[in-house]
Amino acid sequence: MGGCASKEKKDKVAADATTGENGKAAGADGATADAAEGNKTNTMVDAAVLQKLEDGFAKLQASDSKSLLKKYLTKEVFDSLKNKKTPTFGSTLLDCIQSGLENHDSGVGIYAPDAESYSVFAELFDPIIEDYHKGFKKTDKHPARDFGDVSTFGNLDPNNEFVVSTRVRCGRSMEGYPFNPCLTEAQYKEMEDKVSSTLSGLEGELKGKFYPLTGMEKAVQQQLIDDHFLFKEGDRFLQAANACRFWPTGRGIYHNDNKTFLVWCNEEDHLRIISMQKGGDLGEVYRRLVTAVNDIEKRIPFSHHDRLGFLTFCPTNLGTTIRASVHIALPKLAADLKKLEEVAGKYNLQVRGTRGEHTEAEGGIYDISNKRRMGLTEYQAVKEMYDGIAELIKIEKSL
Ligand code: ADP
Ligand code: CIR
Repeated sequence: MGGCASKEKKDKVAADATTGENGKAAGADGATADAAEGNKTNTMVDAAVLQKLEDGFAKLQASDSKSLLKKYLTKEVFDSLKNKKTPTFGSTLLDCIQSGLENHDSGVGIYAPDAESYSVFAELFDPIIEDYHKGFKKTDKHPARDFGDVSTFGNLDPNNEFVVSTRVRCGRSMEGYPFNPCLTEAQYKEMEDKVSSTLSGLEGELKGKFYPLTGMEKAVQQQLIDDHFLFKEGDRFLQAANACRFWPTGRGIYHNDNKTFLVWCNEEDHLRIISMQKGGDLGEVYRRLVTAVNDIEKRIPFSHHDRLGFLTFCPTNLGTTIRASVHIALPKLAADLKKLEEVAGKYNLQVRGTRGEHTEAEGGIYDISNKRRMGLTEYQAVKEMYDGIAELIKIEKSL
């Protein structure tokens, strides 16, 4: 497995790899020039990595994969990127695309092993970002964070006819640390300590407890997963991306007593901040999330990029990082899944199965959320889901 060749480098270097609030440090933006320089002087991509890339590329080309990776990794782009490495961690194209090369059923198929990858491999990331986020161009700049007026959203389903539960999550990366494939075991432990001690300071409705995955009883873990509170284990897309090293070290979950406010530590992203509850009261769910994020941001510095917004491991989550979803039953519309997906797509919504991405619907319950997260504000991302779900319910009622 290649990549992150320089992960033994000092923390100071790692700190420079993710940008500060103003994107001033040598992060995704500032890395381009350094990267070009680095490629001239740095060690070359080794032969075994190049061979894996060539083999994987040929197989992907011959496959009927519908991934964005296949769509945008043309021969020209492949040849232009295959010998590049990120300057700080030495991540290669293989580190970015190995998940999509191994899993031809990927929807996207690419991750950024470190923040610099977004600029070093921009020829591939940019068109994928533009496609996924529906028109966010390489010349566009993600707008400033704006949660808007949290009191404007109401209950999507006051009579409890369709919506089982509502959830809004966002992702955050801690400044000074790279993404999963480049983290050391010591960093995982250090991050978990920081997260758990910081969250222990939360009060009121957000007050809760941190539960490390290390030592958690399997039955407890499974129950949390079954109840949709905890991330699943053994995600093959993340595993192939080299994102599950040292598992379960450094991974864990914080939640309040009634599990309406939760924080995941070191699964796909350093932090996933989540607000959820039964029913369709998006207003209450969103207000709780915004209160929590504002509070946590006072306590932990997060990686933010001037053009890309909040930095995340997967390009689908950049920008606002917001995914606002409902678990919803729309039996008439969903009688034809293709039709449901088509109608949802009109409102920029994405349909997932009951246990999240790459799962099936159980008991006719679908997870429907805003798809794009970049090029719009946090408020607009949530509003996109709110308006779209209201329309879907209207259509369901009319059938
Ligand atoms: P993400 O964290 O990116 O949203 P997933 O799609 O894997 O990732 O979903 C994570 C978990 O959240 C899954 O268990 C999923 O069922 C649950 N979930 C998502 N939306 C809702 C919702 N509206 N109500 C209850 N659980 C939800
Ligand atoms: C895929 O390409 O299907 C997976 N790598 C997941 C892509 C987006 N999902 C996500 O949770 N970020």
